[in-house]
Amino acid sequence: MSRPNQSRNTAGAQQQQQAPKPTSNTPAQQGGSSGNSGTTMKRKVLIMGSRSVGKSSLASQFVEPNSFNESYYPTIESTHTKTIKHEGITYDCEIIDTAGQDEYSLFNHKYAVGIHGYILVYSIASRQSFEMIQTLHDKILDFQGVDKVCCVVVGQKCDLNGVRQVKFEEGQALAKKLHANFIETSAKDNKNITDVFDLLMVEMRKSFNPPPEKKKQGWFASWFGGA
Ligand SMILES: Nc1nc2c(ncn2[C@@H]2O[C@H](COP(=O)(O)OP(=O)(O)OP(=O)(O)O)[C@@H](O)[C@H]2O)c(=O)[nH]1
Ligand SMILES: [Mg+2]
Repeated sequence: MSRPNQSRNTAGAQQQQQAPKPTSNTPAQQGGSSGNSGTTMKRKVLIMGSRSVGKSSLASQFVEPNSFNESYYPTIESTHTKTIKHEGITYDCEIIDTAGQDEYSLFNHKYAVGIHGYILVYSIASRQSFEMIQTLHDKILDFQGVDKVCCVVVGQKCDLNGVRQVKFEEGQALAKKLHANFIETSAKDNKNITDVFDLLMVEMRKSFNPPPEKKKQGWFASWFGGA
């Protein structure tokens, strides 16, 4: 059964758009150079996490606000596209919503190739799902052969505060350890959903198309308004 509100639900690699051909395992510098306002760039984002933590609900709410569905439809793989404007640049984002993982899931190598940023989701009501985040992050680094990736850690279902198993501070501390941003969200209450993507855009901008550094000006140039 597929979620009624998903943009495109594909089984495995079927119909999956090929990642940009990387020269290495990382998509570093793919999608353009610095200071490119006015252009459109492509960004490929992967959402990962344990089963039923609300990955699809998060993606759906972002792509199609007020689309929250109480029913649970496990995902095989689903791809959404959305155009995002950030700091004057237009990004064509491909958002890949993966099937829930557990510690025994095999890591598909396509989850490491050509991906610009990761959204790692746990449920604040499931300690097990929280513990999966470190495991997933380790696998990503391993496959990419790097020591840092653009990443946001998301504590989903924060409306379930009464049955919370993971403190806000624990999520924050883990994200810090992973050099990632952190945010708690509720797809149900439509809380902080767009902020997840904003945080990731900031990270991706720093890594892939940093704004040009301002030239250091001598006193003479700054005095006369020179370049
Ligand atoms: N209370 C609450 N329930 C949520 C929230 N987000 C999702 N759910 C519910 O949690 C269940 C699972 O949501 P999904 O979005 O399908 O979870 P998933 O992580 O995509 O699951 P898989 O595709 O199997 O990995 C559904 O019944 C949703 O309605 C939330 O923010 N709060
Ligand atoms: Mg899903």
